[in-house]
Amino acid sequence: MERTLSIIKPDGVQSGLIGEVIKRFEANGIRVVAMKMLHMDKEQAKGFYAVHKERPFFDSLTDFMSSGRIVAMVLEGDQVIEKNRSLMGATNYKEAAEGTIRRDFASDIEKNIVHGSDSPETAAFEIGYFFNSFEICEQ
Ligand code: IDP
Ligand code: MG
Repeated sequence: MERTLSIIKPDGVQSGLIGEVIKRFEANGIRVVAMKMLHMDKEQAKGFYAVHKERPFFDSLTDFMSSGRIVAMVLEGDQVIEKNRSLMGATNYKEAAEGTIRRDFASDIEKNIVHGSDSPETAAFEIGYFFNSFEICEQ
């Protein structure tokens, strides 16, 4: 059993896609075990994406991620890191497979609706960034 962090980014919340994204998780055997809505400030967004701080898109990405409300969730399931990444689709929506969240809804390489941890190590860091142990519901 594995856990991962999912975020519905500001463009996803703004477009009314909270229900649609969660529906896809549940339809694919992924359980939501923690969830909160928040609006990060710039510093919080920079801390979350610290791994990308040398990238040319870092400033724009952290502006975007602090521009509005997000929904952060802990997902649980068998191989959920990989499963969530495959439901999300490739970073660039133009390269994402048919039927993925990003292919269906994203409009921009940056504004791509969802975030998902990419490894057990990043999942542990990212879950801890938003949730303490009391906020994660054991099933
Ligand atoms: P991921 O979200 O698919 O894991 P990462 O490479 O970790 O993709 O990049 C983090 C986020 O940074 C992406 O989801 C996207 O919002 C943004 N991003 C990635 N590459 C670019 C780019 O080339 N231009 C602008 N934004 C980008
Ligand atoms: Mg990533």
